[in-house]
Amino acid sequence: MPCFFLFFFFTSLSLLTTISISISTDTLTSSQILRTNQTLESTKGTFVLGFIPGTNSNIYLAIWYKNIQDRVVVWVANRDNPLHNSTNGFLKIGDNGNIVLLNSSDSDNNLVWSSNQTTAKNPILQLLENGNLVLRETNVNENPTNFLWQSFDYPTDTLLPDMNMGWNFDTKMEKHLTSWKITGEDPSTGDYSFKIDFHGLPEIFLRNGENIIYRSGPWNGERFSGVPEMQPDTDSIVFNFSTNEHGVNYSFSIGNRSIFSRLVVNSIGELQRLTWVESSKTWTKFWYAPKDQCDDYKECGPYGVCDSNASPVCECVKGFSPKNEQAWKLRDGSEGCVRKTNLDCESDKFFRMENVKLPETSSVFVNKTMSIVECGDLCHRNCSCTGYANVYVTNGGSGCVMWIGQLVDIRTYSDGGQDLYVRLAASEIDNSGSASDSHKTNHRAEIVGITISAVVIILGLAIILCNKRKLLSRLNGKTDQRGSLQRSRDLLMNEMVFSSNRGSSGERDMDDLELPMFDFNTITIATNNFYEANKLGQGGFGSVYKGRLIEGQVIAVKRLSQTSGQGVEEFKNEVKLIVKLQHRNLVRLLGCCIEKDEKLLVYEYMENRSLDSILFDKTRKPLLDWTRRFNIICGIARGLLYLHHDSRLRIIHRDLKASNILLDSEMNPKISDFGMARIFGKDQTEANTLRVVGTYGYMSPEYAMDGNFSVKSDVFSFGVLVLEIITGNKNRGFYYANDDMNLLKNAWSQWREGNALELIDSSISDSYTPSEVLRCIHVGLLCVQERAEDRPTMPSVLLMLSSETALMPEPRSPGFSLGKSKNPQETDSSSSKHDETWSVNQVTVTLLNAR
Ligand SMILES: *[C@@H]1O[C@H](CO)[C@@H](O)[C@H](O)[C@H]1NC(C)=O
Ligand SMILES: *[C@@H]1O[C@H](CO)[C@@H](O)[C@H](O)[C@H]1NC(C)=O
Ligand SMILES: *[C@@H]1O[C@H](CO)[C@@H](O)[C@H](O)[C@H]1NC(C)=O
Ligand SMILES: *[C@@H]1O[C@H](CO)[C@@H](O)[C@H](O)[C@H]1NC(C)=O
Ligand SMILES: *[C@@H]1O[C@H](CO)[C@@H](O)[C@H](O)[C@H]1NC(C)=O
Ligand SMILES: *[C@@H]1O[C@H](CO)[C@@H](O)[C@H](O)[C@H]1NC(C)=O
Ligand SMILES: *[C@@H]1O[C@H](CO)[C@@H](O)[C@H](O)[C@H]1NC(C)=O
Ligand SMILES: *[C@@H]1O[C@H](CO)[C@@H](O)[C@H](O)[C@H]1NC(C)=O
Ligand SMILES: *[C@@H]1O[C@H](CO)[C@@H](O)[C@H](O)[C@H]1NC(C)=O
Ligand SMILES: *[C@@H]1O[C@H](CO)[C@@H](O)[C@H](O)[C@H]1NC(C)=O
Ligand SMILES: CC(=O)N[C@H]1CO[C@H](CO)[C@@H](O)[C@@H]1O
Repeated sequence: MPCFFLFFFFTSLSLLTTISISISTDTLTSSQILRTNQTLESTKGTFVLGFIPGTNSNIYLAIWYKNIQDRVVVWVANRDNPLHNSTNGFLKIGDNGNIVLLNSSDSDNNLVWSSNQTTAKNPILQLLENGNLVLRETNVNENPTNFLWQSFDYPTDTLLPDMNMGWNFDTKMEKHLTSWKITGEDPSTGDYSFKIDFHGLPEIFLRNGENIIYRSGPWNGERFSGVPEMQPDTDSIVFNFSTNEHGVNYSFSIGNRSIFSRLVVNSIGELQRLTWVESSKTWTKFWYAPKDQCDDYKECGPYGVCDSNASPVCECVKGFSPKNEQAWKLRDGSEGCVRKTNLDCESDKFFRMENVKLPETSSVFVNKTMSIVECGDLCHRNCSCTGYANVYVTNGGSGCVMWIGQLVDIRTYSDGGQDLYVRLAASEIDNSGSASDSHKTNHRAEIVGITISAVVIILGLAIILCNKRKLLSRLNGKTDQRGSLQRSRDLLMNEMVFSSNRGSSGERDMDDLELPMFDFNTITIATNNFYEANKLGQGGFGSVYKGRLIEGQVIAVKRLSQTSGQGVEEFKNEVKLIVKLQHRNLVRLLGCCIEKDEKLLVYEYMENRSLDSILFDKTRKPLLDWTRRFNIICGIARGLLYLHHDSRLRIIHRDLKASNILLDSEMNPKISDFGMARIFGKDQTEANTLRVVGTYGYMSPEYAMDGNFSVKSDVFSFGVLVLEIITGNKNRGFYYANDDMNLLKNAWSQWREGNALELIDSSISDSYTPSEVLRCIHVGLLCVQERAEDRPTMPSVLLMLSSETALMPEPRSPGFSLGKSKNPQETDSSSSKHDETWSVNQVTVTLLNAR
């Protein structure tokens, strides 16, 4: 991997040096060609068109900002058809007026990419100041807007000011953003897209492949219903979302041309609005999504309301109760809520919810001129109408949107959001004492609306007076406000790690230990000033960036969110403890950096990233043959054994999951992210917490329900992981009705029917040893048993994995599968049968434990 990296580095370097020759004009005529070592520049030098290197020595035709040192590419022409030979490729206007990119001599056989438009008489290619590459007739006079072709019609991952995305119903053209495969490295088409859906009341969806992961909410005249922090700004960013019979358009523009702002969907599925801050020479992230758990699509199911300030985040709409109590308690809200009282239609009333992100609007009834009162009447008369709201919030509200059927993906905001009226049986409203019939409510809404608009106008005036210089800081302030939620959560998490009980034995020799400290400048240089494209991921704790020390070592830097609420000394002490953990199956902490408000942890970089990025990726999972998977299982087991038993401290990881298993260049697994780990005193075996942190699908029942954790809760997570590695399927949650979705249930039933081998991932070819696979499944099932005391400890897990002759108890039913059993008899008989087995095998386990 380092070799590859160096290679990439040098190719970029060499290209950068040769590229210095520029045609030094913004246009290319039909008699000129643009070679790979040449560029076009827009007149005032804002953007450059030229060739960039990608991975595997691919070359792409691209547009980037000229004066921003770390090249930020905003458009790529041939993202899926790269040039391979840098020296011979060139761009020109072809004979029929198309723009053509050829990889060597001028011949149709060598066409790599071309534009796609009708013929032109005397075309000229021009790079405009706004980053738009256009093909137009030469003779068109000043300010031509009638382009034959323009790059703005073929967006890649970036939306620039003046660019628009959406649908044109007349031409049937559609424009959307699609992520790069690896932002900053590989521009080929990635997994994430950001695309407008024009059905019902249009919204924009962020998708991973076909799966929706986030939606913007409908446009309410000022902003998206799900982006309360988005504010119309008189002198800076103007957002424009227009819908009419000709199509749906989204764009933004910026009054001041010297402010660079862009909307990007990056390769890890984050939508970001970035703005260049000249004074600090950095891109500032003003806004991003998904931002919290509540931004995850359908987090709380139908009629569930997600409130990121609450714990658990899911609540039911008033008058509804959880469909699946048990799952709800386990913080899995995905099944949503059901009515407590059935509707009657005639006598039903409406309950007003405030500050919400409107439910999904793809199949709603819309009338943009109706008032809210008419809307309420119409909804009331139509028994299948479940709720209504204003389309627009401007001018006190107008327009009518009516939901027929379930309300899904609702969330609330402490501020922002809009009103939603939900149909309830009259008794549900009367009972509460806050009775209000729909019309009274409507009046109140109007009054509130008027008051709000007055406030908005006054605020607007104030804002205008406060002028543009404050724009950046104000926008920053907004992110801060929004970020405060996230931060308070981070705070909680940080407290968890850092308030751990220290083993007294560990404390004594701590001071002898050298704690490698990094200088903040070194880290800033190494990570290119925490450049967005170098971001490897983001967690509750902060963000992780890839970096490269001057000496060449590649590192991963975890930047803890700034208000960790923890003193420097405590932080150092914690780091000293973690630095001591050295094992080949744990990611190594190289050191840390404490400066000003910054707390950074520096880790070794893992070339092959995280296990989940390969294991759950259809195209990449075949890379994991059985030998590799078995090696990964054993490696994780060894790492966990070290944490639990062999290090001088007893450490419970608490958040073991596929995304926390990193893979080095040889695909050896390393456990990472001790962010939530608790360090136990020598004799302590179990603890309890009121704050359950962790990841659904990996949490043991006793931890999820009562907050009890011990080494056995890690063993449970390990078991889930083993079953995931074997099946290549993610454990989605506990209570999916569909067996295929509930990995543990499915594994358990296949095991009991003697079909355990059917579980194996179909992308593992036949080259596996059935007995080895069965042993792993067996171990996995033992680890996920419902009762913590039944689960093996890590020493016995390792023994069972490594020895073909180890005696293994018959597993009992896994945690969470019993509750769903439809047939109690079946459960009874099976458990008594297993009791028998158990009494025999108890001895085995005890022996194994004795090591
Ligand atoms: C790339 O171009 C060079 C110089 O013309 C040529 O010698 C070489 O064969 C080309 N490589 C490929 C793979 O086409
Ligand atoms: C640019 O590339 C062309 C074709 O390979 C070559 O003839 C020319 O010398 C190069 N110019 C520079 C400055 O490298
Ligand atoms: C140029 O590209 C075409 C189309 O992709 C391909 O068939 C041809 O082999 C390439 N030629 C060279 C010299 O790379
Ligand atoms: C050109 O148009 C054809 C048909 O409309 C389409 O299939 C093709 O993808 C287009 N190519 C480009 C580069 O846009
Ligand atoms: C928004 O876009 C539409 C269509 O492009 C245009 O007619 C309208 O004037 C724009 N509104 C603003 C405020 O820019
Ligand atoms: C979308 O916006 C573009 C540019 O402002 C405009 O040319 C186009 O007509 C608009 N389309 C619709 C359907 O409003
Ligand atoms: C535009 O922004 C730049 C940089 O923020 C600033 O220096 C300049 O004065 C602004 N121009 C106008 C017209 O507001
Ligand atoms: C919308 O509502 C108004 C007022 O009730 C009505 O006049 C108009 O016909 C409705 N439009 C549509 C398209 O239903
Ligand atoms: C209720 O409204 C929906 C959507 O407009 C319509 O399809 C349905 O026919 C209406 N039902 C009644 C009973 O009016
Ligand atoms: C959690 O621990 C408490 C006290 O140790 C115990 O009473 C309770 O039964 C435990 N819960 C589970 C699910 O094991
Ligand atoms: C599956 C995968 O991506 N494997 C890569 C792991 O890292 C090494 C070294 O960088 C690569 O050669 C493998 O292709």
